Amino acid sequence: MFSKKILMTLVAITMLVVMSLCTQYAFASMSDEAKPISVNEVFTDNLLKQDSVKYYKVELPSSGKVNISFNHSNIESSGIYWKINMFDNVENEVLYLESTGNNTTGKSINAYLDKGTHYIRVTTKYGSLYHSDTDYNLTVNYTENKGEFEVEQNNEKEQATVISEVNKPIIGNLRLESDVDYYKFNLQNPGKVNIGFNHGNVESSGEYWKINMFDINENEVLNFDSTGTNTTGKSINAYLDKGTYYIRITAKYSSLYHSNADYNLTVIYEENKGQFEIEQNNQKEQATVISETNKPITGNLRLNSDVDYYKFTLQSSDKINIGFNHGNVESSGEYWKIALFDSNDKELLQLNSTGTNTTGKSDDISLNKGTYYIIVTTKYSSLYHSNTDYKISLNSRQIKVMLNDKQIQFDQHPIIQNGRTLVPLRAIFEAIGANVTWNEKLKTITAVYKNTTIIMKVGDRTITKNGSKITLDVSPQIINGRTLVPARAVAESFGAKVDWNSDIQTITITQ
Ligand SMILES: [Ca+2]
Ligand SMILES: [Ca+2]
Ligand SMILES: [Ca+2]
Ligand SMILES: [Ca+2]
Repeated sequence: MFSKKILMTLVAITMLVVMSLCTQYAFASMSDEAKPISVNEVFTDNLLKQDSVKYYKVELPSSGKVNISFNHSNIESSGIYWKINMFDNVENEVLYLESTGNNTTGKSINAYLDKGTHYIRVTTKYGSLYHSDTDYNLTVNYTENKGEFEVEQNNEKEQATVISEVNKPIIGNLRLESDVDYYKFNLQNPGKVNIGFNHGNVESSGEYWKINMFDINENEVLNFDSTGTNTTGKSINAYLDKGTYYIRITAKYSSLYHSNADYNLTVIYEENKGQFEIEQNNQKEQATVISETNKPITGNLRLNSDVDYYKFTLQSSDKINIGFNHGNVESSGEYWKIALFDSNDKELLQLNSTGTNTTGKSDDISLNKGTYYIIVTTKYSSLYHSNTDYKISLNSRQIKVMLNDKQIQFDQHPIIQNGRTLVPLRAIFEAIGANVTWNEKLKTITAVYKNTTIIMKVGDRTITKNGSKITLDVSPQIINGRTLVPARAVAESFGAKVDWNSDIQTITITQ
């Protein structure tokens, strides 16, 4: 005799088998009976009987945007006469559309699909209640995806739609409440990134979309929400390193607010050429390098837990200060704390910046040659936090020499004499790429670069360039044990272009 438990189990198994057979049968019959139809061509058919089921098969040659048009003559009734379902080849429903008797020109929402075989089924919705043998015109409208659309299924990270180009919008939608759209993109170089997210007006201030961005280790780097009425949204800036990142779009409260309206997603990117911080710089070892004095670096405290480390190295002692500017936060609370440390983590100075103090500057401090750190954090974390961009700069009054956008570091500061700037010879020649030799006995300097040979002598205003003599305004000389040479004369001798900007005490050499 069967025990009740065994009997129940058998019933359950039988039901499962029957259910699975039914689904398999339905899908098998759909794929067998389906009439092939072509995209963008009208196909006319009808449901002759109330239990008629029509199957169609359509081939998408490559991924693309798909929607269904379903037209018929007016039946003068608002009852639902037709139900149209579209499936992919593993039976996931991809589109659904109903047509009432008086809705003569119906159109589904868009689905952004991958290439391959898809099926369409047309039936009555309520069988005997509403049935019409009137002809209908069915069209599968298809637009090829040339990188401007999402590609479903992209519901998991592994299936993410690849954004192959930054600063170019990609269109998608949350077809169903449960739809999740993953995107993936790669930054070849560090840069500033924010997300643009636009959509049609949903006429409701509910939060319909939730957008999160992650790095490869699943650290969240950006997140923001888009309400129904916020048709052109933009996230804050994130200053990121090169690498792979993911964006995930979901309905924020799922059933509460959901819209299948198309959205327009753009990864807005600007390459970092030394003007931005590089996250993660939350620790000393990951510090963003300040390689140029008197030049602001833009960053922000994206989260109230964000910590930004900066690092700089002085080749010679210098008197510096730290500049810290930001947009007006309209509050006198202390939002930022900026502290300077030496390489032994000893704090040397601190500067606080309130929300309304848009241009701040630390006291001057004299520093020896060496490596230093600046740490920017929120002062009271949760109490005052702003993700507004700030600009931090390391200011020095020393003459700055730029070679092709890069500051040359000297172990002896450049000096001005008789209106001419003198710079340490080894540093400038090596930066230019010249080979330098020093003859101690003759006190001569020989520099060779490509086809040019220059010979100069300490204390002598005459130099020799490929055998010809040139007279300088100032002679090479020895200061603090370093040989200094006139910057313009030597750079120009090697064919470089030299500009002097006295306002910012900067020599720019373009080679
Ligand atoms: Ca989608
Ligand atoms: Ca999806
Ligand atoms: Ca930061
Ligand atoms: Ca940071």
